Amino acid sequence: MNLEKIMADLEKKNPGQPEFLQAVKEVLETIEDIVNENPRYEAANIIERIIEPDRVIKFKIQWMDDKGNVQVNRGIRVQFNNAIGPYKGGCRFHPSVTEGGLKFLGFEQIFKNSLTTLPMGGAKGGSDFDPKGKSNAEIMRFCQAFMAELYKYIGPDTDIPAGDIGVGGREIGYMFGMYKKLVGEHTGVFTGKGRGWGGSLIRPEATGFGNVYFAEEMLKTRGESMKGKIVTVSGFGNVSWGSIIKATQLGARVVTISGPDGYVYDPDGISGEKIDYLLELRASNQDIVKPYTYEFPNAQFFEGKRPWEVKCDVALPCAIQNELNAEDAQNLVNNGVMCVSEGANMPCTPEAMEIFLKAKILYGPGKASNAGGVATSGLEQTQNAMKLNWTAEEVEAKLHQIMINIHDACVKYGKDEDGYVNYVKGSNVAGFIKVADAMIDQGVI
Ligand code: NDP
Ligand code: 2IT
Repeated sequence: MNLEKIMADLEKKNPGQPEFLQAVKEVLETIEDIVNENPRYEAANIIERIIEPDRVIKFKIQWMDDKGNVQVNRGIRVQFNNAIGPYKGGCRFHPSVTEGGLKFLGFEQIFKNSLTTLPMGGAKGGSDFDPKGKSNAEIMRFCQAFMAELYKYIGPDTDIPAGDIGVGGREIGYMFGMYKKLVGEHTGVFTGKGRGWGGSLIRPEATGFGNVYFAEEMLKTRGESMKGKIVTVSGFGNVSWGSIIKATQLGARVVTISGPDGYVYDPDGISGEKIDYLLELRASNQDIVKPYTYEFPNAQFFEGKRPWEVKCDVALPCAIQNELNAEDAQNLVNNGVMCVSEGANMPCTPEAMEIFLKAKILYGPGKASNAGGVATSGLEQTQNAMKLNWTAEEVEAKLHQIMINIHDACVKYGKDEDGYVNYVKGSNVAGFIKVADAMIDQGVI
């Protein structure tokens, strides 16, 4: 496999899509050995085929704001690979959304979904719509307009969207409602649905819970646990919230959250009513975390800063891609961090990742550590297909076991000769083999 040539060609074909190139490079670097050792991958030209999405659907979204002005946004769905199951992946509504960004996320999703052991292919979608400051009615009209186009391309056995940044239970409700009206079917076409209409218990918490379960498994390999650990978390959205609940339940003290305005340091720990307050903060649609310090005055706000300067045992980046750079990584290592587990997708830059691997700390990449969200989406689909609901305990037990299995797969494929587990390599190799073998089995189609 000629990595340099593949990357050069990819860059030529995908100009202005640095995040996509970054995600592909990370995977290819770590699967190079396995590809070179198994000529069947080269013979079927798997690498060139796996880095090209099956299709990218782009469409116009027109909707009317509360003042009666007509607004235009762009909608995109990247259907990347369906070798092991129907396309599956979230939808992101954020002004920073681009085709390249969604290609990076769709590409990551292929390997993440494969790691869950459930039959799900990789996809991602979204829009450059900015939910910040929008009224409920505007959100509804936008979601309906988005679905008026996307419904043509999705279905419970074709492509099953879910939430991501800016898309939670409310948005899924509005999109599902429109899909149901247009298609005339009440099916499990979305995951993250409301409990009363096909949703699964624990899905809202699942990404964060899974992230902390994965961190706990990593810590166990060094005879450690979450109990008594100081934890820093970034973001204050869905994944941060779930991570904070589970870390606190397991006896850790979470001392930070962050937003685009800066970070909050709460030395007493973010627990109990403070966790509930996070939901209120998020629902305010204002995109700032500072108000936390008005509510809980013992906490301090650090404007324009990231939480990685705070001394901690465990760091959980849960906001956005490339939010933790080399300087942040060095700060964490200098301050004695033991474990970094990614709730977000690709939150650490390649340079930051390199620093963690070199320092041989426990480093869980998002496609392994945040796979609990999509895994529980898969469990939601199973319940929809069976027309049965599992209890919260049943769903959480399955989620927990899936995270343990993902951890085991990473150890199997990522253990270096000196015993250090490179979870980046482990997750990429484990995820890749299943998809590549399925592609070979299914021929050139
Ligand atoms: P939410 O919308 O609930 O929260 C996103 C968080 O990231 C918010 O705190 C948000 O603040 C912050 N954020 C967004 N853009 C930026 C930016 N440009 N700079 C700084 N902060 C930013 O989304 P989720 O919690 O669902 O998603 C968080 C991460 O987890 C994403 O990387 C997502 O892909 C990943 N993920 C989500 C899963 C899920 O099931 N929801 C599953 C697996 C991974 P603000 O909105 O104020 O900008
Ligand atoms: O990045 C992700 O894995 C998600 N946003 C969840 C996808 C899903 O289909 O549940």
